[in-house]
Amino acid sequence: MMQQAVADYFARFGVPMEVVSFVDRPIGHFIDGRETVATADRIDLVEPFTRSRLTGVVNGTAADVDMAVASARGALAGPWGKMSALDRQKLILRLAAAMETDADVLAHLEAIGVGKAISDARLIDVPGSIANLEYFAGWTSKLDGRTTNAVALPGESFTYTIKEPVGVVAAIVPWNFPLQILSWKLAAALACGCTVVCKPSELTPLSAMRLAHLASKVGFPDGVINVVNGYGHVIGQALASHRGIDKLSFTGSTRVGTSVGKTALETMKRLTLELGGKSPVIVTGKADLDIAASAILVGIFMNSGQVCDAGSRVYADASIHEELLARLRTGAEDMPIGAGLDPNSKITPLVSSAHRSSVLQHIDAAHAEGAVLVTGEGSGGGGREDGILQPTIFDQCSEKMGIFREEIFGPVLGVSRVNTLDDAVERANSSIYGLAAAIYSDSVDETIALSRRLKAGNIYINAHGLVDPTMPFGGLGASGFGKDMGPEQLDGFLSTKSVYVQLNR
Ligand code: TXE
Repeated sequence: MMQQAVADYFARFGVPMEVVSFVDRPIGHFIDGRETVATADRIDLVEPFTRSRLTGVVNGTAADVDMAVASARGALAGPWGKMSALDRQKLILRLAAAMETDADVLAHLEAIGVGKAISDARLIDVPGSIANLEYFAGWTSKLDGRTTNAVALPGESFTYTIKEPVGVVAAIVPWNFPLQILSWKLAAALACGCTVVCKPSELTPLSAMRLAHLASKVGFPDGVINVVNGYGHVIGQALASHRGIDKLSFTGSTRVGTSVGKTALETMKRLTLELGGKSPVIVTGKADLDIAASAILVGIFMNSGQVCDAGSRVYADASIHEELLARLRTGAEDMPIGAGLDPNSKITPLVSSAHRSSVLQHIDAAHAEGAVLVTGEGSGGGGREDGILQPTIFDQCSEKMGIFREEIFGPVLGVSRVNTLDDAVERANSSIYGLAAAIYSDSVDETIALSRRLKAGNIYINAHGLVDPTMPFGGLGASGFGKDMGPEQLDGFLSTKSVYVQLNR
């Protein structure tokens, strides 16, 4: 049962009954087309704004993973594996349409689970997830191999390739964009004819469970989409080591991702790792400071900074450094702070008390290492009464400090003045990460030249954090490898078979 503080919070913001009834019950797994009754052993889900108990989710075991993998394998050999590409395409589009109808419920589940601003969930998370399914549905019927005219074979031959689904996919997803990042993996996997066992973060299982119910309702065969809930070191580890899983697509921290990757390779799984980031932002002397300041603020404070490709390190040309800083301070101090369910909020609670403490430790370290506070949390602060952290900006940062080296994953921006673009590029590229980078300048030559020199998988010019299903997303170095979205993602879920026919007559 949810605690009274949560019920009052829901009542204050008029949460629809459909959301309340979906949430206020023991949350199980979704395996073989149905939700399993959660066993007595459950993990408490805490609502981030009230910091009170929301409900309980099943504390899954490796045996539950076995059941889900068996069901996914059965679906591959059964109706799903036999289904035509066009019928699969129709089903994926039906799921997208069902999510459209269910959009407000899904947005509430993200705001309640993550603590994020419901305005972001409505504008970004849910529409982005739907667009991804709609885009990849189109690829379902276009995954052809090719015939080749062999160039070096003796005698007569007929040679061709065919594309086949890689098999059963494990999708392990973090808590910051639970629905959208799940859709990044699910859409391409389904388009390629794979079946999926999803593992949401134990903090945010609600939207994945809702999606699984919707998929079953629109006619997905049992076992195509499964959700197994529980702790990462139990369920995630079981998936990474399971011999019945052919491909692992992981999104999460670099720390966990490297360990999961090693385990997956022991059973030779195909692998995609979307990991952490510490993305640099270069503002040249030719930048439009109105555009730069507003985009930088979005790039670090959207989702309260809990974004993998957040632009958290700003290198500002000396000629505009002071003026940019003034605009960033004003913009940060004007950002509406409040509950995730409040449609006016932009800065909302972090996902958990533990995560908030971790961000506060980074802020204390920045103070101790000599970064200069421009606005936001002082040192030794505990955040506001409601646990929300104010948008925080430090100046005079350097790579000797944690604030310019480590992923903080919170509303904390570091700024440094630079005298030359060469200096900016060298410092930007000095990170172990390589997920994204942003450039602000009105000179096309300058932006294109800089985009070539920066080491990152995603480059944003005069904007931050744009996402589109046609564009592959993924980084370099400690940010992992492989791509989500874009046609580039498809090969990760397909096996290409080469066939030679020797014509001897
Ligand atoms: O990650 P965790 P979180 C990154 C972001 C940040 C992290 C935050 O940069 O570093 O994700 O998400 C499961 N074996 N990205 O805290 O802890 C866990 O249950 C197997 C990058 O959730 O790594 C959860 O489901 N699984 C990204 C998932 O792994 C384990 C975009 C992630 O958990 C496990 C968004 C274990 N031992 C966030 N331990 C990008 N680059 O696209 C935990 N898990």
